[in-house]
Amino acid sequence: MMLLAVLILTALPGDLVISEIMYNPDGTTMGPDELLEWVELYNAGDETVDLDGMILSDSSNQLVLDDYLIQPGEYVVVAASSGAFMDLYGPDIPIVEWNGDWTKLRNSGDQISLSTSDGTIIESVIFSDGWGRDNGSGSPADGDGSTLERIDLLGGTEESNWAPSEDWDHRIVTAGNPLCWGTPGARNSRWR
Ligand SMILES: [Ca+2]
Ligand SMILES: [Ca+2]
Ligand SMILES: [Ca+2]
Repeated sequence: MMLLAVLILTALPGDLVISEIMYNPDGTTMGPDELLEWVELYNAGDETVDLDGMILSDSSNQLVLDDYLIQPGEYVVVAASSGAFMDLYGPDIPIVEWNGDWTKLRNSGDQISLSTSDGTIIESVIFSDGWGRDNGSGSPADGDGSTLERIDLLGGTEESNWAPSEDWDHRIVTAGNPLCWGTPGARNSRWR
């Protein structure tokens, strides 16, 4: 049992990745940023990781994750408001609760970091609203309901490894508004 406890508490850098970011939810079809931003985490390692005490932060706010065991190959969502998230996406997507201040991801771009409880940075993504931009038009991840998805979950955090979620390409337009909300809790549509 001692050995198991040690393994669970040892989250090695690189095991956990920030796999998807909803930094600017569509205010028309989804809701306000302060309720419907979310970040998806993925366990790319071989061992179960306890998220308890881990810190998600941007340059101004930080939150501390509650107890949650994320299994290898699993996803979990850190939502600005779990209630608003479930109202939109349904009750079945894994969510980890948290304490502190929501990161309030800036729509012009921000830095989002995942750290261990002692402040060791596991992951840091510095994104801009230009990521996923398509030849002069704005990125669908910047307020149109698409997310930024990490393409290769074992690859780096640089811009070339991120793309707008693919649902944008086959979005349903209702009353002039595109409907697409990313892939929270599930394999990324851009995964390869
Ligand atoms: Ca935002
Ligand atoms: Ca928005
Ligand atoms: Ca996903």
